[in-house]
Amino acid sequence: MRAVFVAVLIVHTFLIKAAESEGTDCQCGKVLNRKTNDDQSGKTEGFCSAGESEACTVKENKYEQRINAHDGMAMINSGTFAVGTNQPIFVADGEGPRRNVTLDDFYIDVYEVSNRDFEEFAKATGHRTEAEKFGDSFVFEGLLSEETKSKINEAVAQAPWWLPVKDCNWRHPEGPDSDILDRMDHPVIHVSWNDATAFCKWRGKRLPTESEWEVACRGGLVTERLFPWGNRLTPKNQHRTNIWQGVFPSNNSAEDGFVGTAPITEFPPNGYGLYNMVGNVWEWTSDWWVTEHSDKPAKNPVGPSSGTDKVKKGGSYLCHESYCYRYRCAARSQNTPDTSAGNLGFRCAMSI
Ligand SMILES: [Ca+2]
Ligand SMILES: [Ca+2]
Repeated sequence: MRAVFVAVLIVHTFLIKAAESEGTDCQCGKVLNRKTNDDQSGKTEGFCSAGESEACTVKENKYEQRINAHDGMAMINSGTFAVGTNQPIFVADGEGPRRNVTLDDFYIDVYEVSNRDFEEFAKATGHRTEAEKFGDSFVFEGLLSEETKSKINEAVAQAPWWLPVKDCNWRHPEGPDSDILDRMDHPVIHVSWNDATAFCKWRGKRLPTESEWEVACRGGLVTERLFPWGNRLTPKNQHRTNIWQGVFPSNNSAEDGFVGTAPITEFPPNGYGLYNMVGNVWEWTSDWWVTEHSDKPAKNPVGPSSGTDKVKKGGSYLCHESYCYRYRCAARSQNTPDTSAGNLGFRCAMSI
């Protein structure tokens, strides 16, 4: 296990150097992808790459019948909506082109899934997350205690802001000397796509498709806007989401009130009544990652049938315009389904 961990550190450091050479970026996308000796990314739903598939797959007989539990969800009425943009900020991410999608009615969670929600799931099913199985997860350096940082390999400590922290998981978001007791209403983090999929199944739900997520993000605004509420980041000088203020990555002035995650109920909702669609934590979607999109209209698109990375949307509390201007509805990023990090969570959706 130690050899694997060291290998992860070496690969991680290498990838960060590679990313640096490509210009400024938040390095919260594929750089964070979990690397294993047995790379089995690309497997389908329910697969657990930590080699404990029986334990990590939610047992069918433990699903609760909560199909009718629409509380905490908003219904998005069927219609034809525009997604993507013809003014991409990150062209290589596949933010464009702008295209029409026709969606059936669907429900989507009003809030990001919280630690309280996930604890309920873990208690009911015994689910162990992939971060718990692998024994580590990625954390932003500035959130770690000096003690935790001192235990991390020197070579990694020299790398920029992302550090793989041993024994870090959703219960211990900044490593063993941290807990979630005072943040049960914060979004759960350090959950992989596989973990998120298992949770949604247990709730009788599923992850949203990328198109559903983006339509939900846009909040019913008729014309294309950057953010769920409009084009101005801080209308009337009020913060509308939890991102990074100050100078990234050295100084987080937290003018929005939060250095790390915020409670899922913070900040005003968008036109559909949805909170923190952008900012706070990135959110997994069900689509495989691809950067080429047809501009032809599509009906209930679900993305490609296979791939290596899953699409995540919305940006996080670590995003700043200078480094990761991805707290926009059209923005997107990617990770392998077994990856976890301290700024990556999810919400669920449901077909009618
Ligand atoms: Ca903040
Ligand atoms: Ca979010």
